[in-house]
Amino acid sequence: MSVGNTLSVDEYKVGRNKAAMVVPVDFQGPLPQPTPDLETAKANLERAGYAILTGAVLPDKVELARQVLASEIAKEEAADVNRVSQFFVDPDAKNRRLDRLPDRHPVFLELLEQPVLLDMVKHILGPTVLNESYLVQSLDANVTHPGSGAQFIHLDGSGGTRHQAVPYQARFIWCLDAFDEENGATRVVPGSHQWNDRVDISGATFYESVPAVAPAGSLIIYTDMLLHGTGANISADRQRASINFGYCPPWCRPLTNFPLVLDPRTMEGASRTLRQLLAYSSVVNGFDYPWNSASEELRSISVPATIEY
Ligand SMILES: O=C(O)CCC(=O)C(=O)O
Ligand SMILES: [Fe+2]
Repeated sequence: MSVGNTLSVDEYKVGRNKAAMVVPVDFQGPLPQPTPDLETAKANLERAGYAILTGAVLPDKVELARQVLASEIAKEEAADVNRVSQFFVDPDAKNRRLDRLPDRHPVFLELLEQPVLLDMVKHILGPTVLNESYLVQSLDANVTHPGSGAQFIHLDGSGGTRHQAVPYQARFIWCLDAFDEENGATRVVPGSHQWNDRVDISGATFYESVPAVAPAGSLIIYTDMLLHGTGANISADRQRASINFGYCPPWCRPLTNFPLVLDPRTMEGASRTLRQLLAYSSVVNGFDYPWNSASEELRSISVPATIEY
């Protein structure tokens, strides 16, 4: 284990040089290791702010998902490389980010309703008012390439929420390749989920971090309270692919309005749970106004929002 950005510091495009302050890693206790045990993962999440769970989601579909990403990204690159290369955190535009995953292959819908994920979402976010369904907050793919710059260390929610007592997002990274420090493993600041009152993401503070070294097929679990970011890929010839996604309570606004973005035909055979998670439903608290302006197709897909999962 290396602490700090020891391998990749020269590759970092933002941060240390300009930062007025450097916060070293300061975490008591062993760093979370990959584990197949859900209770150990929950304990790691509690004490370190992240966990690495192995063998839990679609182990037989990792290779398939990886191949789908490769071919879909190649298609987008051929049509217009800007569609996949303009994520603002990679100045040299080497990273690839891919959107609309459910339209591209059913494996990504299957992923979203995996029981272990929904169990973890309930564990992290707690009950909702009137048992209304959680929502998928974001969903995309992130592929680092040799030479990809590092993403700045950040929070997935807001840097401006002071004294946030509980997470507003349960976040997951499904690793489709083995993650290591060279190929841009996600960097995490262990213990930072407890620093909410003093996190500074203005750029004036540089947070040292450790790589979340994780086997292919594993799931990195964290919340919007943990400082983290994609590592720089300083390998000669290895990519690092992941599916990055999160869930929020129904009162939070997802980053994507899936019913307006996805092809309605994608949802035709989808379960009630999936439709709820992707917001093909109204609300349960009395404000469930009819979707008069939606197409008949959209209205026919929509379902009540009360959780049955
Ligand atoms: O894929 C990763 O390593 C992390 C990406 C990330 O944190 C983000 O895009 O918000
Ligand atoms: Fe992030």
